[in-house]
This record gives sequence, structure tokens and C-alpha cells, in this order.
Amino acid sequence: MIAEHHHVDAVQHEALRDIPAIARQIRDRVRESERLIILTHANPDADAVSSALGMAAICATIGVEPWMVTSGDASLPANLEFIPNAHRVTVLDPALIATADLIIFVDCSDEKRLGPLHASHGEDLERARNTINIDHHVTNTRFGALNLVVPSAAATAEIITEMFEALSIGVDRDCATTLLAGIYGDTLGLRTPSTTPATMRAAATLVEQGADLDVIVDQLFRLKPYSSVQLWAAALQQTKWTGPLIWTQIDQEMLDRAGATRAEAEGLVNFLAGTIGARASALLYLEPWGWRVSMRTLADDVDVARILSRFNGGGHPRAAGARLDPGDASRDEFLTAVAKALTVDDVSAPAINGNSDGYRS
Ligand SMILES: [Mn+2]
Repeated sequence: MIAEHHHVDAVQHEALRDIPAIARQIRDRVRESERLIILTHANPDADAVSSALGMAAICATIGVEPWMVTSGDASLPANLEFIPNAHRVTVLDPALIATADLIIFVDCSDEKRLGPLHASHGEDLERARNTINIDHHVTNTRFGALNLVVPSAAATAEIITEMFEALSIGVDRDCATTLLAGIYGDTLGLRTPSTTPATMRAAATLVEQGADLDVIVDQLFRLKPYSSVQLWAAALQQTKWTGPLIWTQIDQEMLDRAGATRAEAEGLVNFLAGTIGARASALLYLEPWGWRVSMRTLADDVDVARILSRFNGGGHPRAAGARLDPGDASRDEFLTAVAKALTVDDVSAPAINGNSDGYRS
């Protein structure tokens, strides 16, 4: 166990040590570029926007003005509009791809994360030889011609913060707020297991450089529309237990009454997972075709991805989702099966789900 951890630490430190050398290579390629695109994933989150803007700020110090684009047609969520210059990240005009002499991908684990853009312009993307891939996802396919992939980083913004340091580029207040928003977004405010001492050091540096922590925490975690409060009130009112599983459900009527969207229910399953006595939580959304399920656990010996693999689901050991086709299982059959899986200890779990190994990382 201990040896394993030492091994992971060594690999992580090695990856972090690479940042200065690769950062210099990236700077050299940017310097030679005349038509540069910084591309991030569709449905951009705080880390996506922040990484694109942070990378653009590095380019600006070399006198290169890039286009910053997301690959999908989804516009920026309202709660990200506080990020300085966020409006400069626009939706990609696919015709630009063929004209670029350098594409820098940020926070994209693979080209498929580019969604519709990959479907419609995958060939153009593959023809673009001069590509740089800056990312922190463990699953990154290292698809770039030059890759700065640091799985031990909690956010791409953490890597970009280290690039500023490695290149001895100063971070102004706006850029500090931007980068810290990315780190806070992906770590839920330095709370996820992915948060490391290096993450905290990067965050501390950004606060020293004038990052506005207050606005970040308000916008990312505290402020919500009243419709969300009403939706949560209705959903919490209906909370039930099935064995060690705490769960609730949301249907269209509840959404209509609260005037809320489905997205507003997202934090609810995490909130329920922390209920003392629960082994896991589930949120069930009634869709026209059946139930969409989201599950969470805080228990180290529970793997919700493995449990949901029996219901065409998947994800991570602590957070996973599934689609319940009424032909496969009713809601109550599902709840009973999950409660049973949660009650059986890890040793006998494979008997319930024989081919579960693929879900263990
Ligand atoms: Mn990220």
C-alpha cells in the first residue's frame, strides 16, 4: 500500500518537473505562429474558460493574439460571466480550423470531447499537424503533436498557473481571478480528492497575485436562483430510504411548479450522499423514456459505477449514472437491487456482478 503511494508520488513529481521544459517549447511554437486557435471543449466549465483565457494571456506576452473558442454551440453559463474577459471565448467558426497554423487544445481529454465539431470536422482537425494538448485528465489520449498532460494536476488552470511561473511571466489581478476560478471550479473549492499540495500552492500564489476569491466562491458555489431553492425543497420533502440508499426523484411537474431546469437539481445528489447512515445516494429523473439515475457515495468500499454497470451505466467509483429502461427494471426493482448491492460487502460483490473488473481502475 505504502509502496504504491510512493510510486504514484514519483510519477506525479516527474510529470510536474516536465512543466518548465514543455512550457518553453510551447512558447517557442506560439512565437512562430501567425494564426493561432485556442480550443476548449463544448459546454465549457470554469476550467475550460479559465484555461483558454490563461493560455491567451501567455500568448499576449509574446505578441500573439489567438482566437479563443469552444467547440460546441452552447453559450457560456451565466455563472461564468464574472470571469474577466469570459465573453472573448466564443463559438468556433469551423472554417477557421483549416486556416490556423497552430491549434492549442486546453482541458480536452480527447478529440471526441469536442463533440459535434469532431463529428463534422474531424478530418480537418486530424490534418492540423501543429497541435498542442494541455490537459489534466488521466484519460487524455495524448493526441497532440506536443503534449503537456499532467494527470496529477487538479485542473488545467493549475498547469497553466505553473506555466506562468516556469516562463517567469507575471500574473495580473484579472488573470489571477481567471485561473483561480478554473482551479476552484474543478476542485469544488479545493475539496475534491484530486486537490494536492501543488494545487493549493498554485491557488495560494494566485491569491497573492490579487485573485478575487470572494466573487469566485459566490458565483461558483453560493448564488442560486430562487427556483432552485423551490425545486430542492420539493425534492428533499420526498426523500426516502431503501435500505442504506437515500434517494429522491424529480419529475416534470416538480420542475414546472418550481420554474426550474433539470440542471438546477445537479448538486442535490451530492448533498444527499453526505447523509449520516447512507452508504450511497441516488437522484432519479423521470424522463419520457424512463428513469435517468445519478448516484454518489462517500464510502471507500462502495463502487457506484460497478453497481450501475448492471443498468447500462458507468462513471467513477464515487459518482456514476445510468439510464433505466422500463423494459429492463422498474424503479422499485432498481432501488431494491441497489440497496442489496450496498449491503453486501466487497468480498462477495463479484458474485452479484461477475464482470465488474473493468470498472475498477
Ligand atoms: Mn478541467
